[in-house]
Amino acid sequence: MNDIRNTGKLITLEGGEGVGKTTNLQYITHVLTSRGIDLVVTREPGGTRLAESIRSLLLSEHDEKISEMTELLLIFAARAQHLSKVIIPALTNGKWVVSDRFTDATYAYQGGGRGLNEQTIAQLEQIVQGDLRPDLTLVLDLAPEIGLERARKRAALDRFEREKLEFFSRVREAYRHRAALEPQRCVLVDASRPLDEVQHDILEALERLL
Ligand code: Z5A
Repeated sequence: MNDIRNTGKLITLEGGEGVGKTTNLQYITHVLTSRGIDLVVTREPGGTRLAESIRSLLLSEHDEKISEMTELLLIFAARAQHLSKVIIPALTNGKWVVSDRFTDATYAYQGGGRGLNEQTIAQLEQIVQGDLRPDLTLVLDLAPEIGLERARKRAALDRFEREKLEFFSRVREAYRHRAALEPQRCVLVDASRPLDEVQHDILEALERLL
């Protein structure tokens, strides 16, 4: 998969609940398209019909509890489909891809949140993605108390959003840990500030990549 890294670029947007990913995705799309970049905007879990079906399975409540390992494998199954049908074809054709969440979310939610072994996640990452990693990851960082408050105002809660505050505190710490581990790829953005300040940092990171 190394050859595709010389063509399009992969940007991922990450963070806990209600950090403003959807809001800022629109801003990123606007900045990149105004620079003439041919762009595919997508999301995880999801991005293809089949992967969206897996997303519905993951986000809804079931009589039978989904085990942590089942959740992890479903997420990587959706990712494998998304990579083969959307991300890799786009990058190969020189398009840029902006994804609302990608594998850092797996380290944060299934690793940090659910407590699954990081090494297991790393192994699946290598099997499913080979050497493909994002060129830039924007990690929107916000206290979960504030993010949950924003998210709760908005819509009915899904299976993840019903988790307790401690779960989201672990998710946040795992994201911060990922950002500290890979400072060349990840930019940690303080999402507690007004939107124009958040977007100022996002623009700086995009301009470095451009
Ligand atoms: N998941 C997983 O477990 N493992 C994985 O590997 C992957 C995913 C890929 C679905 O993700 C779930 O999948 C997710 C983890 C799991 N957990 N959940 N739930 P999702 O991305 O679709 O779901 P989400 O995190 O709940 O995203 P969201 O609902 O789209 O929220 P958001 O995009 O971050 O927030 P927003 O809608 O842009 O903003 C929320 C509100 O805040 C809104 O009213 C904005 O106007 C407002 N806002 C935004 N920015 C600001 C600032 N700066 N100030 C004030 N107000 C603001």
